[in-house]
Amino acid sequence: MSSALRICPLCEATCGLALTLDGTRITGARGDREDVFSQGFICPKGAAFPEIDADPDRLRTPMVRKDGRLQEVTWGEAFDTIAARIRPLVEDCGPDSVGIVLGNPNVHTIAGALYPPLLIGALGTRNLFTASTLDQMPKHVSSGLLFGDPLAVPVPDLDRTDHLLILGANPLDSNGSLCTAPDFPGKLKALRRRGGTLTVVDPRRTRTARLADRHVAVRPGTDALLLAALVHTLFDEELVDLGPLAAHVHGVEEVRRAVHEFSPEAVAPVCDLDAETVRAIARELAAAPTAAVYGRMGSSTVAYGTLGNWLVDVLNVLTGNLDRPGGALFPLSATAPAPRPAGPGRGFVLGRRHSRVSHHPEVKGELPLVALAEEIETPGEGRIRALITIAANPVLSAPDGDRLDAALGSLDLMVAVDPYLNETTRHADVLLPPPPPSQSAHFDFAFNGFAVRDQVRYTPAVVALEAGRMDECEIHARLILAVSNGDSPGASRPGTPGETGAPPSVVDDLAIDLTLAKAVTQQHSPAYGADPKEFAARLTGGTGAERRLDLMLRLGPYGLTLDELKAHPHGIDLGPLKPRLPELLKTRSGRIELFPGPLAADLPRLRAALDATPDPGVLQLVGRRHLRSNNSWLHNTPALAGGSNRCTLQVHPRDAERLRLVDGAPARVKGEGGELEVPVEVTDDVRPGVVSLPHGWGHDRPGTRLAVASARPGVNVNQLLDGSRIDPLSGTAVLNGFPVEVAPLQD
Ligand SMILES: Nc1nc2c(c(=O)[nH]1)N[C@H]1C(S)=C(S)[C@@H](COP(=O)(O)OP(=O)(O)OC[C@H]3O[C@@H](n4cnc5c(=O)[nH]c(N)nc54)[C@H](O)[C@@H]3O)O[C@H]1N2
Ligand SMILES: Nc1nc2c(c(=O)[nH]1)N[C@H]1C(S)=C(S)[C@@H](COP(=O)(O)OP(=O)(O)OC[C@H]3O[C@@H](n4cnc5c(=O)[nH]c(N)nc54)[C@H](O)[C@@H]3O)O[C@H]1N2
Ligand code: SF4
Ligand SMILES: [Mo]
Repeated sequence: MSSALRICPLCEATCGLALTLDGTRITGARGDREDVFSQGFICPKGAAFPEIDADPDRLRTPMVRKDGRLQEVTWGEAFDTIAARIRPLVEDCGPDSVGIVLGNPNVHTIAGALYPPLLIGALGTRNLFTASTLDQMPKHVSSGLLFGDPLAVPVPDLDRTDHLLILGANPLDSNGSLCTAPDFPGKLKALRRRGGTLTVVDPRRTRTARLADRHVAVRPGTDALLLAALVHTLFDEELVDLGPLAAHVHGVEEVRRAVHEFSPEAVAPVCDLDAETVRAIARELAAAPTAAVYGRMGSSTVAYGTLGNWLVDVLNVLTGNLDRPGGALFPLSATAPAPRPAGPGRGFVLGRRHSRVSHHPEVKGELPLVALAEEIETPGEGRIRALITIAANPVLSAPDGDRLDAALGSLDLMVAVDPYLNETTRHADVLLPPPPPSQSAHFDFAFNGFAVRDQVRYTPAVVALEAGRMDECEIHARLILAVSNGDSPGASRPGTPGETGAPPSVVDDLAIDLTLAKAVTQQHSPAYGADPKEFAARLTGGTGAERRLDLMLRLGPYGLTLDELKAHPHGIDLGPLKPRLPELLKTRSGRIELFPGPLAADLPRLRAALDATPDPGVLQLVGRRHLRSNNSWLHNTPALAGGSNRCTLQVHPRDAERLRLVDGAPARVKGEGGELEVPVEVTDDVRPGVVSLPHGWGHDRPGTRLAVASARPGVNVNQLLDGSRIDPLSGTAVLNGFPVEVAPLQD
């Protein structure tokens, strides 16, 4: 028996796990008590790490479709196949004929952080789609416009705040998102213990809502109205107080005028709240010594997602809570570029181009995932003929999976980097499976930038790569070489990993050269004026990815090195979040633009919603997450399946009675994109007029290899959507708060 440390990749909390091993087999996982950040916290998913890691359905060998059937091949043959089929396509039909889909686990792997930008660059395609447009893109747009940097996301200072207002997030089950905090539940309890207050806005009485001082069961999809009314009230009752922030903010008066019509009395009937509650929330927010407003999925994947995300930070600004301890602060990660001096930046621009078929504006170089199917189906120049999916299962996670499923089947070529043969990857012509997490190193490039405390940790692979396996970083690097117009990486030599064609390290060397070439010219960079070759020669690390990590650490704000991280296996604490204004701002004015043009232009849509009180007879569907689930890919783990982790339609008793729905009996749910049959669960955890169905289910398509999941398939909630409902500014799908009809199945 031995032991090893491994950061958990299963959610954004990034807990440190202490694993026990018997040879190369992981036999147990508990929380690492010495971890500088998570201090021993673990949840049931982390505890199931050994089983998740050893899932017998994980693919071990690359596969290529031959004679219509996926067959096991060597790595060399897999990459050769890609090279042989993608390059002629790009030559004939142009780079946009290859689409790329990046799914959620890319933010949980080193490979997903380091290589996709290079792949996109190598292909030159503009057809990029990611899970962000099913998730947090409204936040990026709002942050881009407010602060000039789409990745500058203010994070609630959970450990120090006196008052927390949460909208549309359920961290007791999700463990938090865009707010990386191991033991989020413990932090909320500690907030209450130190006399702080918690308000939760959610149409469901979630486990988080149960912990709150005040639970506000808002009507789905109306948070932006509620938030506008909170802003209105701050002005109306003269509660606005920016404090020292005032020097850095443009547009306060414009915001005052813009929210004039959104009085609590005007929004109350639409949000289905009383006006006094709205005023009380605003007063509490203003009166708290420090406070933070935090919104997630339920205020993001909705019709007014970007407006809502903007108003969250407008509240943080107007109460003087942005960028101050106890409020909402900007983390400073160890791999972020060293901050530049304050001053005007380049700003953030949306819609530099538009999608081919429906003319959706580009955001952050991406197109909405809801547009993927039509971009494959619709003939003409720029049509997607080949698709590369990396850690993505859009057939289940995006609206109208049936349509996308058919579209994927019509591609000339599909390549998937994925450990499972699932609803999406079953269409792959080449399937490249990464090793299980125990055989991969881990570093949180993304989540350290959203963490409630600055800290940095690195865990090398726990066990050596199994024979025949390829590290995911090498898979990505070889994929880049395969699609590039250089030497074929497979070079027709039958492959042993690491021995075929051009070495994957050329990809990392190129990335290092490009980064250093820029850094040595930037006065604020630690590499300023250095000789790039000498600087590169100093980098340590056994792999290209490690050397790139070392480079980023050295160019980062703390001047750390990979060796230092390795010498601190439980991590290095970098302290509580600190104010970062004005250096952080990259707007053209160098200030916070509180009333940016694109948001002003979207506001009439919200104004129109004031006059359209929803019909209370129409049921609205919202999602839910279960603590022992993770999007679409953890239903294959027996330890996490069963119990309350079920795919049921939650219905309020009043609606159940009205519609003659019986607990446990099947119902037919009908939406704009299709219909489903699903068991009813009668519970007053949902408010009247609202039904809830979790996502990531529907494991009943043929040709998958998910023994456990397909035995309890559930239904795909996203089949109820046709993809036409989006937040127009961000292109994000409306996944919460859409109309459905529900009837007992017998009818
Ligand atoms: N109705 C509804 N739909 C939703 C949501 C919702 O709340 N409601 N949530 C949305 C959100 S927030 C998100 S982020 C998306 C997620 O959407 P996706 O990213 O498409 O879905 P995931 O289920 O996370 O699937 C990820 C894929 O990654 C693979 N994978 C797992 N580990 C690894 C790895 O280490 N390497 C590689 N290469 N692949 C790996 C899995 O096998 C799976 O195929 O779903 C969205 N869809
Ligand atoms: N256990 C588990 N953990 C996860 C995941 C998982 O699938 N399972 N997925 C991970 C991912 S990819 C993400 S992005 C995060 C998401 O993390 P969260 O955003 O915390 O998770 P959700 O459960 O989607 O929470 C959204 C809440 O919004 C509520 N809601 C729905 N509509 C509305 C509305 O109109 N207004 C308001 N105010 N509330 C509304 C829902 O009832 C739900 O409680 O979780 C991550 N962690
Ligand atoms: S909370 Fe998230 S990171 Fe922590 S053990 Fe659970 S799944 Fe892993
Ligand atoms: Mo997500």
